[in-house]
Amino acid sequence: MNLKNKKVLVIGLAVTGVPLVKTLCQLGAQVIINDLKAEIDLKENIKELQGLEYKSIFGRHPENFSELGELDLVVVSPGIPLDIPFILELRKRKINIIGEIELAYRLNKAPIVAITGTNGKTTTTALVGRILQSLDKRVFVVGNIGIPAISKALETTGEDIMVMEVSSFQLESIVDFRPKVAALLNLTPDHLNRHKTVDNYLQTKLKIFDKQKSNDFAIINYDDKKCRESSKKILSRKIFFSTKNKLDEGVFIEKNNIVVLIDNQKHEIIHIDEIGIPGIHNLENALAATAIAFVMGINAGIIKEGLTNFRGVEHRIEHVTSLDGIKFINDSKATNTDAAIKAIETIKKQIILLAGGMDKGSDFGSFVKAFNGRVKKLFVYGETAPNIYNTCKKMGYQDVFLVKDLQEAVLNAYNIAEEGDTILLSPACASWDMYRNFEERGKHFKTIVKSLRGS
Ligand code: UMA
Repeated sequence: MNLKNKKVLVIGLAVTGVPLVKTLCQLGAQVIINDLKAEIDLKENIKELQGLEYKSIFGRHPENFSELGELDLVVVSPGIPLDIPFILELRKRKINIIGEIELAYRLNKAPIVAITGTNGKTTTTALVGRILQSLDKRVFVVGNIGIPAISKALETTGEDIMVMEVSSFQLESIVDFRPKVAALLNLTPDHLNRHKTVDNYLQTKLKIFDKQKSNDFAIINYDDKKCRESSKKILSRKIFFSTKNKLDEGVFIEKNNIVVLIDNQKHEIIHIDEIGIPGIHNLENALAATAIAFVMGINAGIIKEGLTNFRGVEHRIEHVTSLDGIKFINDSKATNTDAAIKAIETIKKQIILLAGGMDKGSDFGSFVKAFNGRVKKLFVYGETAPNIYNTCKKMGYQDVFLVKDLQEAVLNAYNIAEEGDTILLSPACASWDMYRNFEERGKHFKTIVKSLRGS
């Protein structure tokens, strides 16, 4: 893709925007950066661009298009909604708009494994990365997991592999993106403030398969009705995985072992008790990772080694510490109710739960229902706190308390916790009302917990 002297507008200057600008400058493009935030609030990111030549418009999206001139291309960060007036106006003017992963795809030379779904995509991406690392190849683990694909795209060669976690936000703005292997792990309502309906959200996720051809692979959760039924139109070779059913072809459980049955050949991979990450949702992730690794040509022994030794990712049901016999678990990555339910179902002890955050228009009914005698107290904070609180009361769950913030939630939880309890941060909400991202929230939780030890 020749971008020399092309006029490219980059919208968003955060985790994605910084390497995006660097890459475009490296390719000789004339870059204009635009971000709603004021320059002062972007100073750390701007510092990273020292020495590069670019124009910028900060603090607003431009209304006057003459200040932009003739644009050749617009590249958006995932968090930019595609229905804001500025983007609609750019579209009206027939300006070419793509997302960062589309640009990364066009510049990248390595085969891509792309993983999406509502939950489990970070864990599965990291796990696939862990398994593939045993190959004599460079493996780049990128995407929504926190390392933008664009930051590695120019480094890749045909000999490498790119394993990419992709979100619905990122899939919204793809055009030619064609992964060699694409996986759809599951689908439950999320991000409805952006996608409006569950069907829109599903259709966006399905875009991951759009450009695949018959010699590519689609890895799909057979147990998820929406995923299974909507896979009919996919043109690539479908490999299903299931924790519940024996399949004619695919990856499933037989006599407590993960087995792969492909091309009439059966391969036993691992006894499920030997998998390093706990919980039924992680069994699904392990099956998906097995299917992906297998179609990438990895043998059973190496897959088993990866599944045994992988211990999970930071901020996802992460054991922080134990204090006075009370366990602290950081599940800040649970940014929707479904993910939080999975954490609650995984923990066997009595739980004191800390939840709340930015309002994505979620319904908390199924979340409260999942407490099922296991959540002895719930502390809620943030934008969604009143909604969660009212849902609890309406559903007859009385042990819910409104608190100011995460700090107050942890202190209250610790004060009432008894030996054997687990204090679980599993917010069921995005973090953006109080934090920059879920990582910052998880780190804050861990800092507060560590300070308890000091006191
Ligand atoms: N901005 C505007 N105009 C807008 C909205 C935002 O200018 O209308 C600006 C903001 O002021 C800010 C920048 O855009 O400066 C933020 O861009 P961004 O929201 O795309 O965030 P990044 O820091 O670039 O991080 C993004 C992903 N964030 C989102 O999708 C919201 C990160 O996923 C991802 O790790 C990173 O790219 C690297 O690929 C985070 C996430 O929460 C983890 N994702 C959601 C999820 O997993 O549920 C989808």
